[in-house]
Amino acid sequence: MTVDATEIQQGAPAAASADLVEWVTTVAELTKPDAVYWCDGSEEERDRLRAEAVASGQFIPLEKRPGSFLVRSDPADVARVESRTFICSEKEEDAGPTNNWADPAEMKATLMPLFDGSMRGRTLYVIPFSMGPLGGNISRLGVELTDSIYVVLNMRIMTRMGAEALKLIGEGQYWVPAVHTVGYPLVDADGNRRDDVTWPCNEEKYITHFPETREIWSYGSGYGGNALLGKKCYALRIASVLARDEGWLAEHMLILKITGPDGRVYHLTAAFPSACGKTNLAMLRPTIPGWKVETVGDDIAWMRQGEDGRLYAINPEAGFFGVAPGTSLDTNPTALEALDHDTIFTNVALTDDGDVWWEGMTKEPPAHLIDWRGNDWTPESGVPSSHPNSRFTVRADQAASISPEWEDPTGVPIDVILFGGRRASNVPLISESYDWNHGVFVGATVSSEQTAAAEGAVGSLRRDPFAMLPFCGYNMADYWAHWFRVGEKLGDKAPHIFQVNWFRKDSEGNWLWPGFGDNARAIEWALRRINGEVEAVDAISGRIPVEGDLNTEGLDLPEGTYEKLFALDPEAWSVEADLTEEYFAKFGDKVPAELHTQLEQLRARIAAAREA
Ligand code: OXD
Ligand code: MN
Repeated sequence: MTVDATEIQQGAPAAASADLVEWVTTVAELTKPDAVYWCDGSEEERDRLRAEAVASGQFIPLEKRPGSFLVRSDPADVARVESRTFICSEKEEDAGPTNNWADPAEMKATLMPLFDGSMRGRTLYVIPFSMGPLGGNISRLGVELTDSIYVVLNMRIMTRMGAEALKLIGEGQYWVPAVHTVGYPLVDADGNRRDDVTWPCNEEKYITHFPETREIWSYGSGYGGNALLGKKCYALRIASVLARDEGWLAEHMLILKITGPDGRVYHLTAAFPSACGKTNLAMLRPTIPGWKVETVGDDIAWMRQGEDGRLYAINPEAGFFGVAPGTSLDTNPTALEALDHDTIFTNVALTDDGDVWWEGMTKEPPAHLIDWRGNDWTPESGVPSSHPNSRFTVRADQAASISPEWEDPTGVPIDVILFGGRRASNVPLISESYDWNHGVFVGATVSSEQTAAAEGAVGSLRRDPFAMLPFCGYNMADYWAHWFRVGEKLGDKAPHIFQVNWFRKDSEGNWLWPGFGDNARAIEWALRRINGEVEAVDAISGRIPVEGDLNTEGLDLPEGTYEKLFALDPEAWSVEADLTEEYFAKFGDKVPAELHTQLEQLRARIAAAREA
């Protein structure tokens, strides 16, 4: 029996506004669930939904980790699907060449028949949520409708979800509507029922964004950013449009608080393409004495100019949806310790004693596991036991490194912005941009080796400007222009921009830099630069450290490592400059003139280096 409008109206909490109830009713009339349930975010509700998910077989309780569960997805639903992600702006040019565009009316015409009856036999959950601290002036509200308990329980960790958010919406605050269905109804139009599966989804997938009407419709996937619509869909794609129109920044950046040996406090944001160790950097334990790093955010930053003219950042999320493989006591002890309770694990392996394991967690793999597909696994199996994009979902404040400011609604003032990528060659460990506009050029030209967070050939090089390639909700060239405008407004209060690369290799393919906790050494240099404590050398990519200023004490690096880490070959850079020119050409005359100027200046530096 599908729920009717009267029942929905009667079942709505008193705090729900009339426009919200009306929208929920419209979506329920389309998707035809058996029931509508309004999430209040309480622990009692969480426990009840967990019990339901255990009873249905979707959640496997983990004895060793209280309140924690393992979930195995359908092997065909394991990552964000960029090829099925669409920006449905009225004009194609407003989506730009890096997005899949679809006409909004045509997309709605495609989607409506798919959503029609898509929740038959299921419950529609109404999830009111806040991105950012409740009521904060940088924060924004949303409501996700979904037919997946997995989504509800993940959204409960990843956002501030429930009655408080509903109240703010009821008071008339702006909110973004987001509709999600796994696209696996349990009853067909004739009333025939089928059994559920542990990971319902649909072969056909659409992750769609409507920038003008600021709504999100997602069909067919239950995984990560495809389904937890507060994250990439709202906090980046839709929020980047809001930010463009309202003069702020919605960025794919982690946020750190850093305290130096003299007690001075700094804040830094950093953009890295997916699965480049962002969560590890967000929980960095510095190997250099006297430095302390605390986490404000691990994936997304919303930034606005404050009254004092500086740029302030909040983390719009409330949890971490981190890549599990590679997380170990060596690489990220803070994350590992945070996962000891109330964590949802997706697509990792199960140990014989009811715990989880993934590649890299320990040096020696267990002798026997059940792999992420549910099959027996031994070290001889020849395939990874966990999917490379397997994840943990955990509340941010379960990490011991969380900074008290992470819930400050006004955010933290940003001193430094880092742009990083995974580059085996060419890009030095760290270089400082000559000024904001050069920094925007660096951000716009970032490229990285492809990882497993998205479909595509792992290892191949792809341009990922500002690490926003899959996440910018409008034309990337307009986005660059927006960054130049923000820089103008910030003037001399603007953060300093640096480019980093932890992944450079020597000619034999060995990593040159130890990474992880030692990345604090590069950051230390950046902070000493902004304090004017050290000189730098003008180079092709920007200003690089004078040898000896980068603190390598105790690292025991082989002779010649500094030269290799900072080698800037004019010939290789000339090739990069040509590729950049070709890349910009894709955006036609939308490319801001300042980027062409920056490219000329890069070429001039290359020419000067050739002559030197
Ligand atoms: C993520 C991503 O999941 O960037 O954070 O893909
Ligand atoms: Mn990310």
